Amino acid sequence: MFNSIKHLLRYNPNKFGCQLLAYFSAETTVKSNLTQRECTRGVHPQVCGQPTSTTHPHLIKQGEVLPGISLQELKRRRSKLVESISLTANAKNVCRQQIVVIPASSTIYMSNKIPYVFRQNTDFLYFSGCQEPDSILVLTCKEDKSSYTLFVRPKDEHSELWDGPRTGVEMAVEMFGTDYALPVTEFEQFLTTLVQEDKSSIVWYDHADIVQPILHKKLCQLIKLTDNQIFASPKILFHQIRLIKSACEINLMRESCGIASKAIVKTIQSSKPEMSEHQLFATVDYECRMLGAKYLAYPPVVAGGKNATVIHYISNNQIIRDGDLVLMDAGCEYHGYSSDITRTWPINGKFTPEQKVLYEVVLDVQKNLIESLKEMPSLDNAFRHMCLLLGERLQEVGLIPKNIDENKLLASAYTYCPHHVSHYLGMDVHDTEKISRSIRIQSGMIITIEPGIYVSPRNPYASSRFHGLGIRIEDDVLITENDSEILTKNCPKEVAELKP
Ligand SMILES: [Mn+2]
Repeated sequence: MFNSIKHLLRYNPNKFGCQLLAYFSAETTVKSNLTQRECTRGVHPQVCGQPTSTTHPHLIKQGEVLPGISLQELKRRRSKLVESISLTANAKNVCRQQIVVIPASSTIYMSNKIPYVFRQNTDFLYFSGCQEPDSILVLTCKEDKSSYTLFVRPKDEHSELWDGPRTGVEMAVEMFGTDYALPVTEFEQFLTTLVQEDKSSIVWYDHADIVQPILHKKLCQLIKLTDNQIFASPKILFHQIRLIKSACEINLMRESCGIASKAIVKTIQSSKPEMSEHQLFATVDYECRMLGAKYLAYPPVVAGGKNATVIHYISNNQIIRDGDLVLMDAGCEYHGYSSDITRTWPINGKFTPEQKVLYEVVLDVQKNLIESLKEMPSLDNAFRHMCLLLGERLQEVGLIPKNIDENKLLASAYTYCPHHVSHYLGMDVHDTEKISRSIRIQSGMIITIEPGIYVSPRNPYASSRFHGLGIRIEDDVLITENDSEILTKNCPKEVAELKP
């Protein structure tokens, strides 16, 4: 999937329903009483702002803060961050106070009082375990002392009646295991005091990517109190930690990839000519949710026929004709972890000779890349390798002229596949975006391998029989000590298997 769309935002019907009730209640007293009772009954008897092992034992085990993520795991992550901040500061020979500010997401509205589905800022969620909007995690380090303070929204009877319970300050330390918890209303005073005590403090805050606009304004004022008056961006440090997945993250990723694989198998099985792209979108969405995913991890590409040559095609509103291929790029989010799969299959179950030739080229290249991952120094290197392999295979089938030098071959292959072949995968679809794709591939990384061929009618090399064909095959791969594991192996990709 592509970098521009990471946050899947959805409409929440519950909120709208509640507002209708409130509007209705203004009309008569009798109805008003009913509304009161309905709303009270509607509130879940939980005391925290997110599921716990008491209220949601089917999701959260004892000792876990998030599904599959224990409090110990969160504390390990936080220790790594302390270590990383201290190392960076020491390397610069600085023994000033370090203050790291990690904001939670705020609710975003699609129209008056109608929110999009809330998705937590993944850097914040990774270190805090807290699902509530508008919270802030602050780490302070000086010399060998460090502490974490979580700022949360205070309890508020009126707001909680409408939006559900909040964890509140009293429960936060026990629930999230930070050293302190304070109401968000005290954040400004807290930080002002810290900075006034030590004006040489370094404030680590990513000011380029605004997550909470009000907090951002406050911080821009506060930074003026420090000696150097500039923020240090902590994102690369966060992402270095997030890049290597722990055992429990790998389990969640396996599950996310397994669900999306099953959902795509079912979608392929149910597909037939004259269905709309939208219906296949609905099928994969339904199957993922029925298997336990929260939602699709991104707006999927469901592209029939020549729509597949538009790499970011997400209109998904055309009829898929008999004889066409359909390209589906879809994955799900399972307890905060994303999968990302692409399959291309003939809607009527039978490849035409041209479709089969190109499909087998992509499949060969994709398998070869996965096989040779252990010899690959980096993702960028895998991309160059793909261009070479793709170029050679296309020469064999007559879609690129023979007897051209390597640079020309790479350039010609690039006209067929103008996108990168891999990205990191994890909580976000394009995970850890601050990590370069030129670094060494290491055990514990999860990456995608996704070569494709897209034949535009303007392609100077391909005969017109191939025009309008678009094929991509994408799997999610865990790098292990001496090998790799295809997490999406249960999603078939052989020609003989791709039959509705
Ligand atoms: Mn992808």
